[in-house]
Amino acid sequence: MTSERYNHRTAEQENLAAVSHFIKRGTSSNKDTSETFYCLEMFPYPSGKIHMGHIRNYTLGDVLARMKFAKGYDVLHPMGWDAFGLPAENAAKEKNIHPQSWTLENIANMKMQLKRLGLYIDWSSELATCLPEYYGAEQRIFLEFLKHGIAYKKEAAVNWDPVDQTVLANEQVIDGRGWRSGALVEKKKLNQWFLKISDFADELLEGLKTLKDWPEKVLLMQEKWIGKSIGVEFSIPILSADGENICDVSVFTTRHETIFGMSYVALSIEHDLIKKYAQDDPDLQAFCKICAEDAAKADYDAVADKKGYRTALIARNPLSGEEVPVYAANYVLSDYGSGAVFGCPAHDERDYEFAQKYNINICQVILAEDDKSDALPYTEKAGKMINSGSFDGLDITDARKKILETLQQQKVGSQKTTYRLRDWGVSRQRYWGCPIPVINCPSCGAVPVPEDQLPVTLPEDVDFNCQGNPLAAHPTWKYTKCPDCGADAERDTDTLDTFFDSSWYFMRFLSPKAEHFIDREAVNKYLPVDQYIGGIEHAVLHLLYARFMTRALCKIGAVDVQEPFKALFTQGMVCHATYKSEDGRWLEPVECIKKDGQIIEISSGRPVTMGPSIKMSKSKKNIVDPDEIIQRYGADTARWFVLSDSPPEKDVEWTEEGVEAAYKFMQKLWVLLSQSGQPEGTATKETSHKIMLCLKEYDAALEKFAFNKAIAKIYEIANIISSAHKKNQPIDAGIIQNILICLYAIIPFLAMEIYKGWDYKTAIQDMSWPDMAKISDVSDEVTVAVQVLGKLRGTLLIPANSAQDFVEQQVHALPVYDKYIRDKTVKKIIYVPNKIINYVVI
Ligand code: ANZ
Ligand code: ZN
Repeated sequence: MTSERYNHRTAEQENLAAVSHFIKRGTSSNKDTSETFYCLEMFPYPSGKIHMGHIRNYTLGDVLARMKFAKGYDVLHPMGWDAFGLPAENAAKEKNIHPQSWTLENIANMKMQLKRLGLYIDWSSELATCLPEYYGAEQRIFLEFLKHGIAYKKEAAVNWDPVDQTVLANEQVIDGRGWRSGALVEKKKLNQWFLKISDFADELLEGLKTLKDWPEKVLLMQEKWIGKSIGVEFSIPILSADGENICDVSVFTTRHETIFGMSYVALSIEHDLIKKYAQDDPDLQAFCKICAEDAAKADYDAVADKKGYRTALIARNPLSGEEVPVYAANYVLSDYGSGAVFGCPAHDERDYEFAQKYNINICQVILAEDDKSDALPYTEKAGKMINSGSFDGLDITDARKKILETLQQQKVGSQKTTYRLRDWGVSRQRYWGCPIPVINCPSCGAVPVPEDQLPVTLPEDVDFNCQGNPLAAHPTWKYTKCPDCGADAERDTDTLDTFFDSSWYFMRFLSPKAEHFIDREAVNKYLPVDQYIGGIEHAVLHLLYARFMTRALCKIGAVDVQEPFKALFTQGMVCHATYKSEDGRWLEPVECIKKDGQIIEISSGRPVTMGPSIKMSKSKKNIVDPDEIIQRYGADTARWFVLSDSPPEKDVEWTEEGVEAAYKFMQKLWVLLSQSGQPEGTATKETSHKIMLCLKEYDAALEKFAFNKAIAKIYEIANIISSAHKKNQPIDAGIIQNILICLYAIIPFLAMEIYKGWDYKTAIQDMSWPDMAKISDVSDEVTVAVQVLGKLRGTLLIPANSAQDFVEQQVHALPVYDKYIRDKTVKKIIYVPNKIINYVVI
């Protein structure tokens, strides 16, 4: 055996270029016939340094890309940078460095780190969203959308983050607070650009059904976000206190069968009628003001404390004629349905609570089948109608049909579908983003920037310490002439939501430098992405926007693909234990050391409290620097470790011991697989077959994303080789070659280095993946145990599936036969093919 140790430092350095050399099989012009495989990991935000989450994410994709390449696919595996966004602007403020330099420096550094990991990436198609060649193309998309009515402008109440001084999308407001700043969000009216994602609500929902290879939970989250609700809208006459007809208010309901149980009508504080009456009612005004303030503080859905204000208005039930009070209420959403509801306390939780609080009459109209429905509210959609005029006695299903028919006949109501999904507000009052290519002219309005003036680039000389949007505050940038009439005009100083940037980058990889935004032919060839890999945190926003963008581009004829991502994989987090010093400071793992079974802070020697393993984060300092790990143990060890310990969809716990063990195993593989490590002797076919079977399972596991199971197969192979070596049985060079080709996907440096020690003709990176279909599940030679009265007395190496006659013949030639069988009477012979032959003798 070799005593030489594997030196990962020199091996990784020497093999880096070869390991990461990307081979493009086909291009759009080249009529390559091999099947395409587009493997994509969510592109990173260039924060400055890669973290362990990146290592896991990109290793997963890398293994897949390498394997698919070796299997002969025309692999596309690109990388880019989601490079616009607030952190760069904050860095500009704090460190006085321009967002552009900050971002480009970060990109350069992270690119080096990713390269060091040996990733098999097509760097020739690299892109960064902050470069004019990218955002200029994005401006062309925006203008196409404008032309086709997919982008439009409207005055809208927006979520205003008073700390970041910017408008936030609804999705960026979490529990009433800005997702980044954590500040209480305010409502503010601004002229904003919107994308008509709501027009696509139905197809985005339907499209989910075609996504067979997406995680169920992501599909559910998207479905919930789109929030399709089929109900009935009908109008209710509103009367003044002295019985005069004022107007009709329309309400949206999913429970129109409860219409006879209507005991009040509630309107949102933004409802036109409420606004109108608030003008002459200071109390109502005050009520609305309080509700608006509350609303800014919390999630509407979670309004805990229901508040109402009883107006002098009266609502008349269109079917029963009964007159009920009209309230302004904080729990009615202004932008859902029609911003008005009828309250039915007997059959709705919220209404029940409201009625209790304001002493409103409660009228039960559905009786549970089992008659035990005295507990109100009764919210099941089952039972028989009561207190509902001519509908009494009907089953709820019939009642729903008949009552809808009646509403339709009386022309007061009809079926109606609503969605929770709102149009996507894309204007941001920020500098570091894609400028919206529009010029506002006092006489012509919003005029698109002419094609030949694109891209509209960001000015470089900007003051980041000004209030609000630095782009708007620039002394000259916005002043220009109207392209239509030539009059003085101003540029739109808003930039696009960075989610816009990331919702089409996967198409741009096909033509990252082209002036035209999309190379349709290439996109059609490679999309949809065969495997998309990323974090679950993008389950709704990014993925929904990307799906919308693809459909919108399809609608305007730019591509012919509807769904961008065929398969989606969401990987788990990388976690680590947390450490706290005596005086309550979080400590980094490198600041602590284990001594005599106790963890202490290195600098002070004082004891440290260890907390549970949680997602690595800067705030808890439980981070491990990938650079350090790669330096110390090598990229292969890091790659191996992030894949080995748990299924990739689950969290993985980073431990020093785990990394040490992975490192030792690399050394072990080096010894076991090196030519010089092979003993003298004769190998058996059986061992070879066992190994090939393991490789077959390894392959199947990788295809199923069960990377940890694949790795378990390599451990198994190592054991098989170890025991063969103990018996002085070397492994066939051909088998070793197969192992190395398979390992090259996971630990490319080590695999290449060992491979070079053998005298194989073809370089490892040019070798095809073993044809797993050819490996039969049964070896052509097997060892059969020869037993006498159940005791093992010898073994027999014979062709697989041999007939009993043949096996008996072979046994006759063995020493065991003379010793234990020949002189006895054989009563019975039990033969289990490929396993045992047992002689029952007396
Ligand atoms: C009367 C009723 C009676 C209701 C009953 C429920 C139970 P989904 O399924 O989420 O669409 N609703 C309608 N518009 C609303 C708004 N702008 N703000 C708050 N609530 C609103 O829910 C539809 C139900 O939510 C509707 O059905 C309405 O209350 C309420 F026994 O109408 B229901
Ligand atoms: Zn003009």
